[in-house]
This record gives sequence, structure tokens and C-alpha cells, in this order.
Amino acid sequence: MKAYLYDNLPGDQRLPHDSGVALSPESLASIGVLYHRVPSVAEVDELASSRGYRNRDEITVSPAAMGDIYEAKVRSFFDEHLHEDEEIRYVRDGVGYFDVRDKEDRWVRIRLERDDLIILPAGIYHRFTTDEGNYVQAMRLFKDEPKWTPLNRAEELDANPHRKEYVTQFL
Ligand code: KMT
Ligand code: NI
Repeated sequence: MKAYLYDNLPGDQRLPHDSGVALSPESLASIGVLYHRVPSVAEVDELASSRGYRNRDEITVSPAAMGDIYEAKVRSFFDEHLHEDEEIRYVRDGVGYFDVRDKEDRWVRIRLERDDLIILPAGIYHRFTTDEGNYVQAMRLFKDEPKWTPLNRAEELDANPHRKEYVTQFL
């Protein structure tokens, strides 16, 4: 895992966009984003059951796995959004970038590779992309029914109870 401020320069979303300003796991925790390196699925099982998670799936994001829709999928994951549930993402292979908004509404880029696990709180604005390798395999874990619905950033969402809770707790 490596976290840093996103450079906001033009160029493909899959480039590193590393501004050179590194961020610590503690600063991620201050916005509710928890990082763990988890070398075995057995330890993920423990973490998941201790936090009340009951569902999971595995997704491979790559041209080989997705075919013609790959480019469109990668673009849609990169639309800024939030979810109404906390969720865990656990990278099994390849590389993925999660970008999350910090307290100043800047993008923080979090580079995840094999055995990196991240817990995103409900209500945090974020987006996702593969890197130039165009390949990531990840486990997605949910507390209840898989609720994938991304809610795209919008002013109306300021009134969303999950967003309000996040803002109260972390921003
Ligand atoms: C999310 O929440 O944005 C995603 O799950 C993106 C794809 S999972 C590697
Ligand atoms: Ni999401």
C-alpha cells in the first residue's frame, strides 16, 4: 500500500498521478479509511466476521475478463461516488487505485496490491481505477445484501443520512 496526494494533472487515470506528497496510514484513519495487510484469506474471514460481514464476491477487472466493456467499466468506476454501507476491498492480484476525498476535499490516491485490504466507511466519496497493468483481482465484502449502487457526487447527497453521518464523524 502506498498513499499520496493525487497530482490532478491531465493524463490517463491509470497513470500513478503521484504528487510526491506521501500520506501515512494514520492520516487515512483520520478520514475513516482503515488499511490492513492481510496475507491469508483465513485472516480476512476473522476480520469480516468480527465486523459483521456476511457476503462477499470476487471480481476481476481486466480486458481478458471483461472483454469489450472493460474500458467503459474502468471509466465508470472512476466516477466520484459513495455507498450507503461500509465496505471492504481485498486485493488478491494485480494493482488497483482507490482515490478518496480528504478533509480539504483533495484526492488521496491509495495504491493497493496483493494482500492489501482496505475498509471504506459508508458515505465517503471515492473512485477506483486499475493501473497501467490493466489487471486487478479483488474480493468485495459486504455486511448484508450486496448493495453495489454507487451514488454519484451531487449536492442532493448532502442530505443523505449516510453522508451526513460520515461528515459528522470524520470531516
Ligand atoms: C467501488 O466501490 O468503487 C468498487 O468496488 C470498484 C471496483 S472493486 C475493485
Ligand atoms: Ni465504490
